[in-house]
Amino acid sequence: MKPQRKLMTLDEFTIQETRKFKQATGELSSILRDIGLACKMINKQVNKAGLVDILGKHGATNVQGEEQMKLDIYADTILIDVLKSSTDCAGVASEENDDFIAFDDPYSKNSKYVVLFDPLDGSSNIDVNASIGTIFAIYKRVSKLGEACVEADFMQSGKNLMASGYVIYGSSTMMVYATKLGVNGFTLEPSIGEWCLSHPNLKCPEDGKIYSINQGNSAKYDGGIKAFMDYCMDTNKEEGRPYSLRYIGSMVADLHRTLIKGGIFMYPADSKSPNGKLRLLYECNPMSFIVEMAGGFASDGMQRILTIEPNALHQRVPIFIGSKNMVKKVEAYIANA
Ligand code: AHM
Ligand code: MG
Repeated sequence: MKPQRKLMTLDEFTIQETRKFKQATGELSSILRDIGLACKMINKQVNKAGLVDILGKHGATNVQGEEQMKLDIYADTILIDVLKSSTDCAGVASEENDDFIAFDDPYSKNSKYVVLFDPLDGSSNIDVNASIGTIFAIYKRVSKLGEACVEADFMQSGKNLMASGYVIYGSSTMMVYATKLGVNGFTLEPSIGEWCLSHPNLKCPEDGKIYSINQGNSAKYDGGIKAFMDYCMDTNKEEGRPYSLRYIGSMVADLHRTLIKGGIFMYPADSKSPNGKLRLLYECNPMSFIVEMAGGFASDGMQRILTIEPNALHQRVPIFIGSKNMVKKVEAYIANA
């Protein structure tokens, strides 16, 4: 009897996508496979995070006398190692490192792509067992093939993204991956160790009833943002009820909910942080690409995040992202303040 198989793995899915393009070489799929492998390894360590009292605290020495690595450093090291061994990645830049890393071997120098990542975003949530994530962005390099990659390869505006995604280490582990063809979610099936298509063709609802912001900072926000927050809390608006406030403090978790249920996630500038907190290249661009490819919108309050020309690897920008109509509304409040 032929086994009935309904599962489609990430590899199978990307191969099917590649077949839609005559010129496609499969290099992008191969990078994605490498990122998927690294994230499975990170997932294994994240799952053990609650056992630190038994296995030894990160940064301390365990019973075998080995130093325990902090999880965000572990995640960074694994991603760099795996992508370095890949034949399709010319170099990486990470939120954890001051500078980019150009891989200095003949295969890498002939690779078309560079990868940027935040290896473990929201890592302060590890202590309370809340969801955290890995965010990644893939660009085609602008420098010459055959030579080591250069800073300009990483300093591209988000509209040049070839693909981006995140992995959420939550009640299940999921990878959400976007290309210009669309956004798809894959859940890790632990028994076979494969990412399996579980959320095909994700769409961010145009409207939402949830706002997500660190409201404790509101005394430091500009008038337009305060006015928008008042609107969210107003009981007399068209919907006849205030919106719900949901804020985990882990961008991947807050945005995953926003993508699926609709709503808006905001990390504005404030009087102490004139550019906000989140990084353009490692957090805002990849997330904006995913949300826009799913039909949502992302803005810094005045312009599309994806059109910002970066001026530094670790540049920070304010961000308003999620359901298109809600983001447009906050932009209008900011413009009219
Ligand atoms: P990190 O990259 O140091 O983990 O910081 C980013 C995180 C985001 O996941 C989250 O949205 C934000 O910081 C929360 O910041 P705050 O605690 O100021 O609200
Ligand atoms: Mg981060």
